[in-house]
Amino acid sequence: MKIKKLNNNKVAIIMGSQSDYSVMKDCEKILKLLKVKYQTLIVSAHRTPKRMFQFAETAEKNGFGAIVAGAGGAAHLAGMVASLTTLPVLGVPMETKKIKGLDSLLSMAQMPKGVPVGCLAIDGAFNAGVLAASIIGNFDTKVKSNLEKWRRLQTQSIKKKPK
Ligand code: RP5
Repeated sequence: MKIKKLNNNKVAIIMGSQSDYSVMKDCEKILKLLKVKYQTLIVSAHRTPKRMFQFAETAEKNGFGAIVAGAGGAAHLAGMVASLTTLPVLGVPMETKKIKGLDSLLSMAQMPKGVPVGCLAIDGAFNAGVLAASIIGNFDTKVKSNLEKWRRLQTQSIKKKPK
């Protein structure tokens, strides 16, 4: 079997609704800081299914190396996108009013065998960005060194004693 060398260095940040954006901005924030290229789009699995198909089926060809998908409730976006591409899909379950995001979390974390979604914490968009950068850093040395530097600074910023 021929293994394709994947050096797509962009991250796609997708979300089911405009209402997810206030949380998903955290993902943009860290990717910006780590100088990772990204594109942000609203893609809903149930409201814009054709857009979702089109996005997922062309994501690799369009230079993406990782996909971060935020959705809430019956949060099928990450799983559906993962079913249409072999790119890594990181799911960010949104906190919801009625069940506090447990619905979103389980929808993403409990993907049946064979089509995985890497599920982050509820509203964990920032960490999804860090993880996406770490995936891209596997073949982009600049991103890798930015991530290493950022992690070093984070470690140094932790005081030994609480104030
Ligand atoms: C999901 O439904 C979205 O991802 C969002 O988290 C949730 C609510 O969407 P809106 O009704 O606010 O558009 O599809």
